[in-house]
Amino acid sequence: MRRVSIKKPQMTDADVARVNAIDALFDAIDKNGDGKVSKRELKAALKASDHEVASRLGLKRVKDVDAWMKSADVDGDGAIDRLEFHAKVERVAPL
Ligand SMILES: [Ca+2]
Ligand SMILES: [Ca+2]
Repeated sequence: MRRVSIKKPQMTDADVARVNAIDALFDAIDKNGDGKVSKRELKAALKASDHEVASRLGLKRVKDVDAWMKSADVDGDGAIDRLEFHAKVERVAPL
């Protein structure tokens, strides 16, 4: 699987830990490993984890998934890739 490097020179250890945590969350949600989180995968992850994934994504209710996906999907392909995921999670729910 292709890894996207988003490490920046000025990152602290805490930054690296946060990026790694978001990466791990992405990998956990991307069940089929295609490097994108689909709406189906996101909903399944939310269901499976009760409220844990939701709170880490800044999602209050499962029905907010559509709006969350829409705002995170920068290139509009209907799925959230790793960079889009990082950008969105950093914005809504800094760990
Ligand atoms: Ca996927
Ligand atoms: Ca996208």
